[in-house]
Formats: sequence, C-alpha cells, structure tokens
Amino acid sequence: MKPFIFIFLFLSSQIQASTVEEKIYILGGDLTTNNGENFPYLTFNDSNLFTINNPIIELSVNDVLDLWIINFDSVPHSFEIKGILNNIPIISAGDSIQVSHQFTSSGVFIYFDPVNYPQNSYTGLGGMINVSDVTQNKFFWNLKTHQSNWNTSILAGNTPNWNTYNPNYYTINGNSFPEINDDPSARITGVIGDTLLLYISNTGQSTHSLHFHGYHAEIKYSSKDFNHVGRIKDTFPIYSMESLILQIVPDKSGEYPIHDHNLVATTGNGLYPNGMLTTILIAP
Ligand SMILES: [Cu+2]
Repeated sequence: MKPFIFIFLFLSSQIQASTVEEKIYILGGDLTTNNGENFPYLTFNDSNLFTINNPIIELSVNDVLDLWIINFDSVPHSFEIKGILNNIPIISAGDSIQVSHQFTSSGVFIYFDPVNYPQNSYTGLGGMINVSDVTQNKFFWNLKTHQSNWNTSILAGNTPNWNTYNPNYYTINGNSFPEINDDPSARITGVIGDTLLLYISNTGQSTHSLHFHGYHAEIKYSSKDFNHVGRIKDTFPIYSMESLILQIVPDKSGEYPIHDHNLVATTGNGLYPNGMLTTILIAP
C-alpha cells in the first residue's frame, strides 16, 4: 500500500493553496531624483514608514491574497486590482479595509488607487502583484513617469490637462539610471543558459518601448493581448496600466544596455544618461 499513500500525498501537495496575508499602508512623502529635485509623492508601503517603492506582492498560482489596505494619508483613497477587483469602497483618512482574492492563473496584476483616476495613480499609488510558480531568477520593473512641476498641484486636488502631459523624469522601481543598476530586484544578472524572468508593470501614464541589446526575449504573459505570448524579439511596447512577463535565456556573457526606445525617457529633466536605462550583466 505504501506507493499509493505516497502518490496521494504528492498530488494533494500539488493542489494546496496557501493564504498570503499582507498589509499595505498609503503614505505621502517626497520623491527625490538623482538630480536633487524633490516633489511630493504617494505610495503604498510595507509598513507605516514612507518609501518610494510600492510593495511587489509575490504569490503562487492558486494562492489566496488577504490584503489589508490602511490609509495613513489625510484624504480618502480606494483600491483596485485591474481586471480583477473593483468597486471597493472609499477608504477614509485613518481608516482601513480588507480585501481577499484567489489568483488562479499566473501573470502580473496592477493594483492602484482608482480615486480621481489617473491623478492618484499618477502621483505614485500603483504597484504589482506577481503570480507564478517560479522561485528563482525573477526581476521586477514598475515603470513610472513624472512631470515634477505637476505633483504639488495634483495633490492639492487639481486636475491637470493630460493632453499637455510632458514628463521630465522616468523611473523603474522609483530609481533612474544609474541607480537602477544598484537595485538587485531590477538589475538583470545571471549566467549563460539561465532562465531569467522579468515581470514588468507600467503604472505610469506614458507608453514605453523597451529595447534589449545583446539578447532576445520571449513574451510569457501579456495583459494587453494574449496572442502576443510566444513572440521572441528585442523591443517590447508596454502601454499605461498594462503588464508583461518576459523570459531571457542568455547565450553569451557580457553587459548590454536595456532602455526605453523613446529616447526622452533616457533623460532626467534634460540630462542624459538618466531615466529608463539599465544593463543586463551575464557571467560565463
Ligand atoms: Cu537600444
């Protein structure tokens, strides 16, 4: 009988879902650029201390996410997971709400504040939930753009004319070049033959076209169009509030640039090189 018991235990472990409990805190602070400019900013945070990053929530397929959202800001906010959870009530200043959802397929899912859309989301309140069954060689990019002279006015409750949006800063996980390469969650590193997975969300208000030098990548997931899965190429458009999973299997060693092909996005308030520019570093 022993083999049958073993098989039963093996199968039951494959379908077991776990419940992941997380808390995120809405907090205001400043984004400081590497040019030394400061502008007000809002993010979701792991604790009641402000950081420029929105937490990356990592789940396995079939996990149930139990999420508390705590509003430490002085004005009302809300919460939405694009395409999955909406119609969540307003969270008053000082209040909190709990949401729960089981994620039954892999992908990158954007969470954000839908209040006054896109203003609150633009000023920083947007992050990513990654659902996969892979534990190794994962890298994460949350893309955002900023028009630094807009934030004070937007956070005072004003609505800008989005037709005149002209961002002057471009960040990946809150950083611009060269600091992106100091973020081990963003900077792609590996050795020849590795399977490297890059989870990308665009929670800003611009479209980007990411160009990979040195290696081609394969689309493993696209929130915009399922038919794009399987395409192997070196440039990947990503629209606002869309997400991608790319896979790279390096065939050679070296260090190669990856950047937004819209070259204004590789500047910071007119200075080059800056913005959405990083390198992939592959060892023999
Ligand atoms: Cu290029």
